[in-house]
Amino acid sequence: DTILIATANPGKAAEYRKIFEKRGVTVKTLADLENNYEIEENGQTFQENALIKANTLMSALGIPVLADDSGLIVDALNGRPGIHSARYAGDHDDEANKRKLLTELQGIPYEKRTARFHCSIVAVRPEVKPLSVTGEVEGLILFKEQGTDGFGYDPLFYYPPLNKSFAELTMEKKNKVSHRGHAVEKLQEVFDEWWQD
Ligand code: ITT
Ligand code: NA
Repeated sequence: DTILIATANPGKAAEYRKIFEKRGVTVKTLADLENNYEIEENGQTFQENALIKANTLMSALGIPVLADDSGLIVDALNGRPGIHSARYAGDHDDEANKRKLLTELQGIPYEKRTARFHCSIVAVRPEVKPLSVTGEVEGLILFKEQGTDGFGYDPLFYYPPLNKSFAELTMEKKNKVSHRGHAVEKLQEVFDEWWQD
């Protein structure tokens, strides 16, 4: 079995590989395709954007596709960067995004730096109603980066139950507690029935 994930983000791709390949499912992503797909994510919600990504690829290729739209929601910033997490500081530059987040939170004390990661997954296949699941994880935004694993905002996301940032966790540990891990758990509960419908 092979599943196409409509992502160009290598960090996401690696996490989906880890999750699916231990179940014997091969993961392909946009990097494995011959053509380049420019997808305009102009939805108002994570779920809309995931659906846009999944449908764009399904229309082009005629095969089942799964897409992930995710981001960081920071309470002290009224939910920013939210659906704009990838382009918070411009053009998908993780370093600039992290710098901007720290700047925006300057002077905000620890207890007010609450935040959550959100992940919306949408799966589509021809002529069947799309399948949607979401996952979230609560944490705090650190004052400076901690750890070198993971991707994106992970070095700034502190996860109290493990007393570590997400960039200090192995991918396996992160997948057990993360927004993406939780969304995939829910996906597994409903996927087989949807797939056979
Ligand atoms: P695709 O659309 O190609 O999948 P993308 O990186 O543009 O890749 P999104 O539009 O969903 O994906 O944006 C997600 C943003 O949130 C991006 O800045 C990521 O770095 C960040 N993000 C998502 N999941 C994350 C995680 O598990 N750890 C750290 N940052 C994460
Ligand atoms: Na994106």
